[in-house]
Amino acid sequence: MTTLTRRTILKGAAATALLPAMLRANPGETLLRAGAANVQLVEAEYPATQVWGFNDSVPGPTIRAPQGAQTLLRLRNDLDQATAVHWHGLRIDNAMDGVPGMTQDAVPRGGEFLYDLTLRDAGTYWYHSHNRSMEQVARGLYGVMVVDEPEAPEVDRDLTVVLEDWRLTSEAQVSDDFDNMHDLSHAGRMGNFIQAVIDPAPTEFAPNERLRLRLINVATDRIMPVSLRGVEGWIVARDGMPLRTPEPLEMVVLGPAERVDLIVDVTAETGGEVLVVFHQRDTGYVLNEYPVTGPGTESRRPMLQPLPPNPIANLTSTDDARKVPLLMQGGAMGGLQEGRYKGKTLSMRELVAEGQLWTLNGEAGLPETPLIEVSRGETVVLSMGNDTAFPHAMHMHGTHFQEVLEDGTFGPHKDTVLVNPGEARDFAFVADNPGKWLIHCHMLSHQTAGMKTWFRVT
Ligand SMILES: [Cu+2]
Repeated sequence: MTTLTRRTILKGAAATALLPAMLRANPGETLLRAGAANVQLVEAEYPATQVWGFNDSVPGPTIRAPQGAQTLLRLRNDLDQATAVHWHGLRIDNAMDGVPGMTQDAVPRGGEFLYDLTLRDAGTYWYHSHNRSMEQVARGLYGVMVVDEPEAPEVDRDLTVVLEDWRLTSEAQVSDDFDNMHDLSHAGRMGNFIQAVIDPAPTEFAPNERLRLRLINVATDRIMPVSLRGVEGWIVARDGMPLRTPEPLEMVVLGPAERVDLIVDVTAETGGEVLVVFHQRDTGYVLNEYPVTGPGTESRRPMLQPLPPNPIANLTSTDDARKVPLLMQGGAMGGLQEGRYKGKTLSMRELVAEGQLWTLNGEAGLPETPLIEVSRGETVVLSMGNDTAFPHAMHMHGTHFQEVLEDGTFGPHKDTVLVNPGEARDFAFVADNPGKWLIHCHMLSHQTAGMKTWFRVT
């Protein structure tokens, strides 16, 4: 087989190069057109699935740019409902964060919005609708964003692996039960069709090929435990941010919106297989399988170096930090009696009538006043406590936080963390980005049903 160099792959995967001429925006801009499209999601014996996608595809086009670049992305909305795009994990100007009602107006049908992003950090990010996101993401409004390091590690292929969870009807159409109270009050909307979309799509691998795999969980609610067979390697980044010390790769458990970058070598021999396996309870489901063919190279390459760090501060102390509790309550089996919503205290029955089932610090829905107001440069510790019966994938906009570990050290930079029932964990960050930023559960059913708040940096 042909050995692809990194350069060839970059060229082949450049999103703009794949766009038909009609989708070109102004010079220097990339157009993202949100609209309905039909795609063959499941086997050919089923009809095509009507999805909502960017540029008629799901996932949308991969946006790829070098670190430090300015990128202009023009959203055009051809959907029947308003939309907006959030650039998940990117540390960008607040006005470009894509949150309707907070950083911009939702873009109505026929409308446009120009996102002007300066890409400070290299790594694996993604973009998705942030308006009616539970429905819009479930219908397919997301895509991958890759920001390339100036000196990326040498690999044979650089592949994105998008983990999707679709809830489809027997006619292979997206089930439209978005107001399903059981989903909203429990673990969220679980699909019945899980797949890993790998791009560029491989047909086979060769022995000792070195791969960079960028895994992204785009599911609205499902936690994805995934393992790989036929390869060995390391986790080199989480949520886009390089790990100071790569971790040996075993099982990867990704909450909604979490990412990992892996660098792995194909250790299966000719005649063997490379598998992507999804795990549920004691069963592994093979999502993808590829034959290992050809002579490949004779031996594995040496252990790799960590990725170059991104220009984000590493915390060393929280002595002068503001400590802010963030208590998660509510949901089924949660025992919540009442909560505030739109400035009023409501009983659980009244909250349910409003479709509000989850609270942060006793408040459901987006409060009028921020969780905190902080000055630029201040260090904040979010003390997260999960007093519910379900895990939550807590996501912060605007910057990344680091877990404050028991020995006083700090975990990797993350923008989304899974917090399990009963856990109490501290996450610290330096408020370095002015504006209004959301904190919410990225299980979009929970976010829809109340689990969100915000803070302001001045
Ligand atoms: Cu949640």
